[in-house]
Amino acid sequence: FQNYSHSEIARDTATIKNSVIMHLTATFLRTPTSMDSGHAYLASAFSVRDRLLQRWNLTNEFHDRMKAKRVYYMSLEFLIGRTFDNALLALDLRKEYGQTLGEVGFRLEDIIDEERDAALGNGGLGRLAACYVDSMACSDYPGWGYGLRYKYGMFQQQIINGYQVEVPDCWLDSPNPWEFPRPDVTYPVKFYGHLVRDPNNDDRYVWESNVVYDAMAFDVPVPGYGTTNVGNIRLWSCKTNSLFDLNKFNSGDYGGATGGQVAAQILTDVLYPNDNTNDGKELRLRQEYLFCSATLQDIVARFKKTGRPMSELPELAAIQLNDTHPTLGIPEMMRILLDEEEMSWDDAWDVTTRTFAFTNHTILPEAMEKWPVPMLDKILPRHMGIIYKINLYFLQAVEKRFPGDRDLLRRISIIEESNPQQVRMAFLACVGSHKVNGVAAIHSDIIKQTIFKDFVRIQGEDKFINKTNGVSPRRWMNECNPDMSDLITDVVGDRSWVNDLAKVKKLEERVSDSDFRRRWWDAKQKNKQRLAEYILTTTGIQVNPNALFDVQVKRIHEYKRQLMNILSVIYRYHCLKQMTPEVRAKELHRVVIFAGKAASGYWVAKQVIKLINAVAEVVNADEEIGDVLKVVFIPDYSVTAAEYIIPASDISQHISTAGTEASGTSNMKFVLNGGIILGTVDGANIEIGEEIGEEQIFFFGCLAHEVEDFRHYLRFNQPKPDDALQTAFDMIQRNTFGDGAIFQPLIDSIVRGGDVYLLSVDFPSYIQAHNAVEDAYRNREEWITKSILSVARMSKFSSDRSIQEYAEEVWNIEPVRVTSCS
Ligand code: DL6
Repeated sequence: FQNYSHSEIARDTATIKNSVIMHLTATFLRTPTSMDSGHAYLASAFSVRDRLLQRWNLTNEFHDRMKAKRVYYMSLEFLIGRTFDNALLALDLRKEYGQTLGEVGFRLEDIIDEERDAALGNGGLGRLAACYVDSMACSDYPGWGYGLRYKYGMFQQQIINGYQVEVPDCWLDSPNPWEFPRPDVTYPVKFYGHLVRDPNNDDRYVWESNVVYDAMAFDVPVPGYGTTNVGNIRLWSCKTNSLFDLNKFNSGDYGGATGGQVAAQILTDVLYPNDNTNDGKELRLRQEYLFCSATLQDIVARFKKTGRPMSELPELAAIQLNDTHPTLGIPEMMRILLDEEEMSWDDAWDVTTRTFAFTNHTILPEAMEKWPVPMLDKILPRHMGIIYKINLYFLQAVEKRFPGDRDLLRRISIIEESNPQQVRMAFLACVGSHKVNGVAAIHSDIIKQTIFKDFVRIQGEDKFINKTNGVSPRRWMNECNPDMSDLITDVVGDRSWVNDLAKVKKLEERVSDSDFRRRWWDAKQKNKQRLAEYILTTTGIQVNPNALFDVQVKRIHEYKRQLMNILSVIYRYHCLKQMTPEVRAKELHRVVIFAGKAASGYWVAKQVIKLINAVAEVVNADEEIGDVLKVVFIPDYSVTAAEYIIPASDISQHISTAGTEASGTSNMKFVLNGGIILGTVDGANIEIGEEIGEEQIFFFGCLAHEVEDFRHYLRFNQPKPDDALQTAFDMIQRNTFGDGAIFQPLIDSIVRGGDVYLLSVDFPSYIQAHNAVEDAYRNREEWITKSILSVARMSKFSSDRSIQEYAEEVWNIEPVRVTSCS
């Protein structure tokens, strides 16, 4: 036990080589001579995983023994990306594995490239969850993520004839070294059925149902950097073996024999590829419940092992709801406490509300989750009853304080009086939580003035707080940008800044050091060269790394306004075409880079992708234009693609209509990698500007408080596109980029559809801001200064800071430094 519990791991290359070869031969039935790079990756990854496993066990035993309070981050999405390189850096074994692999004829970089992304998320919300469990691990907080193990992650995007085509992401086709199946951790999850009331207890029901699925755990270790602590993401998968119907099989009904298995398995088959939308499908509701039930049963079972009474659960467990998707956890917790633990309603409600807290990530009306009452009642009859009762007691308490205000009751009711009635999940999450937060200062203010306005009045200001998002410096600096990270390490004196980002402030001392400035510039150029190669491989387009790299990468959505960006590119193309060759040659060379996926049913977003590709095809083939302007759409945006793209940007665009982007997190990543932002006064752009100084950022566009007035005006008046925007429309309509009729609906959304996202309003200041960017970039010295100062002042946007704030203000948990278990 002593040896086993020892936290030190073997790091000599002989031992590492042995363990790689052991896995190669014993796990994968290969020999060193028949090893290809795929097997070299698998054998190395399994050998790293052994080392992580050692620490994983130690961490969890230690936390159990210390009876440490844990936080559980419930999220339907974890956009993890790759793990191998991250684990090597965390365990400080990169050099050793590089050497070992070198000895058997492989380059570490190529082996790292063999890994497929774990893409169990759509975008910012899922990636935030991954950064947060990383920060919990690195900051020694006892914290687990809970999610679903989708068989098919985020779809792969192909671009065919300029259009997005979705292809399933079969990421589990080859062995996944980064998960541990836990058949011993399996919970039954019921659906449908009927209720039998306990004759002796009005609050207690027996829920009888024949539809019972087994949710089985898979544990994904989350390596802590510079600490023994290893976090965990527990993902649930539907186990189907027991659902095989042997009788049907024996009678020749093969379809019937496996029907139950198919119905169960589909629950954890696919990640819904929605982003800021809620399409209210029955399968999604069942998926959410499977997740919530298994998670809550697991948390309660772990707590019960401590032998403490259920009333003390909030002392040992905090649960954070990542948006409304896991909100069924609240009635599920009530069901367990009432029906299984036989608590009174009031006690159960007290435990529940002290345990849960809720993060809202959007104010877009189309993203607000609502479930039709008849659907919820049919699938989860017990939960519907509990939700009715939560609502009844809540409304009764409000009625007492605000007698006679019927409109208030209608506005705040968890049940919306529509036809059919709907359960408003954001209100349920709010009522069942002790804290509600938004994800950037402006966003937290907006939710207090809009969807939760009445709740603030009823439940008090203190419940509604802000927790500005953050990103992990491990992945988004140290791992993806090795040259810049080495430079920072030189300045700081060691690599401790990776876990303590405040130390990057020291960069300011070197801002006038000419040698340092040159190395800073060179690091960016090297990243641009690397991206140019990536672009060539993925698109076949050759770009000049000395041009300005102008990047917009994120989910494609009308509110994010990729359309405005491509319209400005069209206008730029027009201007270049008007110039004489001599004048044009003096223009700043620019590569405009787009990437991002559109939700499969989001037609407008898909048309925007088509337009970008249509423009790219014409501009890139125009010999007159040459390298002065290139347009690139990089297909299949992913965490791994972001790790190539972000460190290489000069300018990145975060140009949502003010008030629509809750926070954004890629804005933080770009600035942390020495890129400059061109953005609207929205989301976390505002706080970034406050931290780094407004000289380091290019703001434009109308302000959030002006948006409603503009929208109101545009509902009744035709927008007036300025000359630049009109020129872009004209070029499209004159078929410059293929059949203009295809794109007419996009133009109509501005000129006839009320221009909801205010492109016509912001276009003039957007073009001006572009001009200001060009002027600044021409002055290389000024640009380098902006870049260095920006990074130096960005420490607020480490996810370690966000997690510390959650830990202190929401979860009430302390770091626990794991030491030997002996
Ligand atoms: O908080 C993470 C991330 C924010 O940075 C983005 O601004 C926001 O759009 C995103 N929200 C969602 C909400 N949607 N759903 N489903 O993804 O959260």
